[in-house]
Amino acid sequence: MPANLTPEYMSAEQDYKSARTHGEKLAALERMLATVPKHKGTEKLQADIKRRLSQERKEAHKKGAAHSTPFYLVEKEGAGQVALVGPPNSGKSQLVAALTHARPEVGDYPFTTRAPTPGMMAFEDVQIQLVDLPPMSREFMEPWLPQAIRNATAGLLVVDLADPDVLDEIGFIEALLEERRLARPKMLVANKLDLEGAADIFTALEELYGGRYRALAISAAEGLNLDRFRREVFDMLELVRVYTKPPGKKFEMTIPYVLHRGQTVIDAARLVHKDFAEGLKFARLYRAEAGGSACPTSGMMVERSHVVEDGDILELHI
Ligand SMILES: Nc1nc2c(ncn2[C@@H]2O[C@H](COP(=O)(O)OP(=O)(O)O)[C@@H](O)[C@H]2O)c(=O)[nH]1
Ligand SMILES: [Mg+2]
Repeated sequence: MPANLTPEYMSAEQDYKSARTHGEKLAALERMLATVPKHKGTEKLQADIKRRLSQERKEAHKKGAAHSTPFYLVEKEGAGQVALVGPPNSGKSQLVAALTHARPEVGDYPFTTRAPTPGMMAFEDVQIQLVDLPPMSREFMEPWLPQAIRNATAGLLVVDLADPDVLDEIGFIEALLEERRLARPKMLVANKLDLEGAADIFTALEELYGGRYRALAISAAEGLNLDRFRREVFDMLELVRVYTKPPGKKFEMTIPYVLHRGQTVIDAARLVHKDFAEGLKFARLYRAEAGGSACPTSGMMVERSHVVEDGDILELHI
């Protein structure tokens, strides 16, 4: 960094570093360009500012000037984004609080949650993003809610087993989702299993809706069935985990590559490195088994088009 930068420039650069929106970044970069001393020693710096400026202008143009991503669209992180849909007070916020490090407000009055709150839930060695959302209700619904739901990979319908109107609530939400042409949630999560009579209500719900949804009764507050919840969400997203090992070396557990059901050896190779995908000759497939014993098919040679399964270990030969 050349030593003769002015305080005006330094302050503009500080603003740039703390800028959050495209508009703020653009303004700071323009000030940086205006105040940077123009001499040979700053040529690289000037070029860098100009490059960032032109990139920022392009971004701003793409999104429509002065518009940044709306607050209700949560940036996807992890293996999938799961939106929690449901009536007021069903325990959506409690569930996110129980399973992630996020701390959305939990309350026994209806509209505690006003903005989306994401949190990362671990299932074994994968991270799945849960997004706590405001409720869907007849009284009031945030106008942006449908878009937030659409933005997610999948939705969960969270209902309250102790709510005497639970059937009515499900019916209302299903109708609303259909009217808005939103995908139906993939799973019905019946919360408050800890309360008296809740298990019987769940049996009735399962009879009614079991064909339409995978259904699971939980207690977010008491931590009942939460491990099953993690697995069910993973299964619902139709994800598979693939591990790799270098040829001739012992397998060591690493962070998995996460693929979708139906994807193949070549798709896995592409995630590892694009050169692996291009140059891949074949792969050997190993499977981790409980107790560490080798599976009979261990080391089997598989083709590029072989469909991978959860837990597969691939040795990629290029
Ligand atoms: N008994 C019981 N109460 C719960 C459970 N989960 C949430 N609650 C309560 O239900 C109310 C609503 O919870 P909240 O998470 O704010 O619901 P949300 O509106 O769906 O986000 C709060 O008073 C919670 O303490 C549960 O598993 N069992
Ligand atoms: Mg809430």
